[in-house]
Amino acid sequence: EHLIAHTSSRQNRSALPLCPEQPPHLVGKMNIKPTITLQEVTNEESLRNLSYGGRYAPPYCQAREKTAIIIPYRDRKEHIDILVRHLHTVLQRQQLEYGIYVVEMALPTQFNRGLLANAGVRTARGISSYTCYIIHDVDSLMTDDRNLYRCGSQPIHFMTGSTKYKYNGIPYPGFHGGIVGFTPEQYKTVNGFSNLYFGWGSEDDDLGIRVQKSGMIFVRPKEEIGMYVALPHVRDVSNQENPNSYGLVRNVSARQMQDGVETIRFKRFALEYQQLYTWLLIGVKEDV
Ligand code: UDH
Repeated sequence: EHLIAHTSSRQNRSALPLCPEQPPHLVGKMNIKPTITLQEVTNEESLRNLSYGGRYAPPYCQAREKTAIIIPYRDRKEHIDILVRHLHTVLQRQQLEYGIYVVEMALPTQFNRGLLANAGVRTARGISSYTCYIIHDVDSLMTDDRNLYRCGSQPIHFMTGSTKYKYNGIPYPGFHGGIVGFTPEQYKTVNGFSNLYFGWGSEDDDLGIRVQKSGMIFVRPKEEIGMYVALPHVRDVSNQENPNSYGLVRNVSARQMQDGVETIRFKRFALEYQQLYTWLLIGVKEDV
């Protein structure tokens, strides 16, 4: 019965007109502050539109993109609660079809942002045929809804500045941290993130090198559109700076094809379709 209902709603959707290239109800610059509260960010109507696992499709038109938002996560409950509400409001205005995946690292393993991104992509692509994967930090809120969460002919780095960097652009020209977007083909070509970066640092630099070695370039939106507000947080105990990461960055090409999304070994301890997002609990596979 479930399946029949699902199929018929999909059939109906393909009869809908394509959503306009420019979403008509965007507001542009939003007034978002690092001190934003749960109450301020909540838009009840956007939450009522969701189906299980935090998924959405525009009711009156066929979306131009089907985006999986993948959020590497641990122990930032206040952030995730705010970020997902903000995303539901903005992504519905952008007329996207989307699903939100919160990918949590199980204790006691050190945090590994790249491995979680890859595990999120592997899971999302098994659930639905997404046309765009966006890997998203939990503490960063977009401040302009013209920053469309769609993919393009090249991988996208959506961030041009953040309150984290005093709004002063990005910290260095080759920076690709925070939020990046890939089509499934692009993600497969670069073989996703490395799975080897435990602790804080450099997995994003490794990704930048992968993109370059694969003959692609990261593109960014216009500077004023790609500004983010960072929610404040203290340094995490289980995400210590990784002293080996700089060494790893030096030999990306030697291992790019053996270390990534296609070769990842992980354990999925949980997969839950919650109201506002799909939650995954991920561990490393010991018996490699
Ligand atoms: N993350 C978590 N939980 C953790 C660690 C990381 O959810 O315990 C995720 C989260 O999505 C976060 C992302 O990984 O947004 C990046 O981690 P971060 O926010 O700690 O990274 P950031 O660049 O580092 O903000 C701030 C510490 C600066 C250290 C400077 C060392 N030279």
